[in-house]
Amino acid sequence: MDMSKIPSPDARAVTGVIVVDLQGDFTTLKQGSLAVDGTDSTYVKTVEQVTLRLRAKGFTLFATQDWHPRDHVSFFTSHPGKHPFETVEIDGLSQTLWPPHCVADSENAGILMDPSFFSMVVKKGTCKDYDSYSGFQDQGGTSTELERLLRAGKITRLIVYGLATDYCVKATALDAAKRGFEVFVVKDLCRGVSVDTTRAALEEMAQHGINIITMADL
Ligand code: VGL
Ligand code: ZN
Repeated sequence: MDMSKIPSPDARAVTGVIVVDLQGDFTTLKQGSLAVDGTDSTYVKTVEQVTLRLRAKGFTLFATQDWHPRDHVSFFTSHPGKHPFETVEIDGLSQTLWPPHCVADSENAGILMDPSFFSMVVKKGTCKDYDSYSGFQDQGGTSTELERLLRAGKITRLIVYGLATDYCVKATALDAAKRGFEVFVVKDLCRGVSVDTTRAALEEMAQHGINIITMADL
């Protein structure tokens, strides 16, 4: 590995951290409706500890928060006769149908860290008709405030991790790279929905110039 690429606080680039969807519904810790394997209390504690260490280094912290209306298009319950994890075509886009999760204002939509640690918590997927795996914009093309906030903070480099590797981490990291940020995904601070799509996601991110690193590199 090229050691010069590892984020360090004294490099000239301003570094931000995006903690993706660290929410009860994605964890076994909270018996979430869309719990991802390997998301017990040890995982959540590790993410919290590393995040606080990065904050102590002077990096600005951001979080994304999946935040859906109860009749959201991505819920299988919004499609009579359909089952969880089935795929449907909606307006020419393939949509995986999920169990209802991260319903706005529900307990398990909550972030599993003190929100006050974050400079901003960016809600996504708030529009009923569009899903949003990326923290930058939804499938309908509507942007969140994330890019503007990063630019306002002169941030050029992003450390990204959280849930799930193969969906929201991947989409957020790819969108960041597309927007010209230098991106580091910390793979052992991520957990994926399935083994195959997680492996493919790490390959796809690497192919797009994203640096795949581990906690030990931080
Ligand atoms: C996610 C599926 C549905 C994620 C969000 O955070 O990766 N996955 N909504
Ligand atoms: Zn969702």
